[in-house]
Amino acid sequence: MASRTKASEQLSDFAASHKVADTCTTGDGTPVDIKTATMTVGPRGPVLLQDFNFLDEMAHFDRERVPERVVHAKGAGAFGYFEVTHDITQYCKAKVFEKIGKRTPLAVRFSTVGGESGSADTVRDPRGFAVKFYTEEGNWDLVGNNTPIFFIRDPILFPSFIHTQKRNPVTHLKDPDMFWDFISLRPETIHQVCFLFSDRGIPDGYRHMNGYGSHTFKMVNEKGEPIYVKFHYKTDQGIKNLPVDKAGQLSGSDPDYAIRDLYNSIAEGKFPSWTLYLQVMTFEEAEKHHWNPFDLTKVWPHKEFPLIPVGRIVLDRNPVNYFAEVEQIGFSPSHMVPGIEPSPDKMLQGRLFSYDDTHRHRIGANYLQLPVNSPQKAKVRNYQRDGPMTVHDNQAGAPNYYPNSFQGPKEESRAAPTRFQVSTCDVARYNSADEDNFTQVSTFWTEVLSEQERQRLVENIAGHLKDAKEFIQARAVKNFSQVHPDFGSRLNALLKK
Ligand code: HDE
Repeated sequence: MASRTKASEQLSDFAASHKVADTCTTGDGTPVDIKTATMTVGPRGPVLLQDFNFLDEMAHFDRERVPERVVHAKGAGAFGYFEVTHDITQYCKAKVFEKIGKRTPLAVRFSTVGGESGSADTVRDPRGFAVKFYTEEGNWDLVGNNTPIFFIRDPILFPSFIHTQKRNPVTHLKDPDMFWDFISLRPETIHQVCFLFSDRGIPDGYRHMNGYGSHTFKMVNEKGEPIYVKFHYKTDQGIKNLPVDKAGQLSGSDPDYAIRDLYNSIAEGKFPSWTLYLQVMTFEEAEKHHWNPFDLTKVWPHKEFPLIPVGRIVLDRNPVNYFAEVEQIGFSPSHMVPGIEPSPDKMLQGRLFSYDDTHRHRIGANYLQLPVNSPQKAKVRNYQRDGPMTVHDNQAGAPNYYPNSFQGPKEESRAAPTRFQVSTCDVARYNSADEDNFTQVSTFWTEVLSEQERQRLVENIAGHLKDAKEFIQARAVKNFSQVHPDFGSRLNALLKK
């Protein structure tokens, strides 16, 4: 356990800023006389139904938990701002990029993916990097990871893929056969698997990793001209990863390592920041490109599509309350603003449905009214009404139907989507399993990794794959051999040991 830090002083800091304690009340605000005893008939008697203080306390306690996120359950949040440093209005009309020097408030949540909300922060897993920009034209959520790519390219595979990393339904244990069975049957996973088992698979906390929007999106400028775009956040703290043995040790001694690190850094005034870059691709380039630019298992080569700097995000405030501002925050890739639109990327399209759906289940139909989720700079004016936990004035006396003749909220042409590049096609379930799964991974093996990094990659994979059944190991080795024969034979040799 870490020694005493800003995080461990939180309660003392509260006491120092509250010289006089407030009067304790029930949930409806009436004062409580004695907080430490139930109301009973005599000192040994039964508890009375009239003891509202007790009923109020217990009934609320019984309802304290909302379901944890089905993935990305463990995480840390912080707040800050985005500042524009370079003009990109030639590409995008979104208010957030309006002019150099402009600042937009934002919220960020970092997370691990597979583990439950009590799991260790230092596991080998992708990290979530979700950002909510509170813009004048509504909230823009860029819900990304610390990797520019993903395991699969068709969203219908996502629930199965996630199940392979969750617990076996009988033993309630993690199951190496489930994971490697799926991975080896779907070779499009190999690019992200190599990233995951490389050094970057265990970042040293959340401050020392990059973030990526990962998908291809579309940007539109004031003239209505669209362009495809990818977003990259580069850490200004520098990349730092944890060695495997140290990560394992921390999983036991300080499972909340990454949350603690982020909290303390901000509390001590060391505000972490990231520089935001774009890659852009015209519609014409997208049509001609030999790789599908909407395939989430692939990167856009930086040589062809160089990084364009845009601005930086700075995190300078810790949550006032974790549950209110981090557990209840709800990000969604479908929260886009005028100037930012989806591309045809199937994975992005699949996500556009899933997030709001899960929030309505997890935190309620009116989750967008919670302070951390509601726009800070835009007013919500629509024709939705009522539902559980309607916390504002429910739009008071404004008309609740459209069209109307009584000054109800009107349409805005700035929000119109631009052209979608889809030619006439047959409706079918297209099999995308075999769309060049290996070329970019071969480049990663031969050109990106050093010899020591290649050795660690093979060792990390072997250390995990060794627990799967032999026929699954053999199938996985065959796939890694297609990345590079040397990769497969080195892995095979280690597994044989
Ligand atoms: Fe997510 N993902 N995801 N995901 N994801 C969720 O939403 C989903 C994917 C990511 O800090 C869930 O609120 C589908 C890619 C982050 O609150 C859920 C597919 C990327 C977070 C969901 C993907 C992500 C989530 C679970 C494939 C990176 C945490 C709880 C089609 C580009 C956000 C929730 C936070 C969370 C669905 C794939 C990033 C179930 C269906 C690719 C950072 O809705």
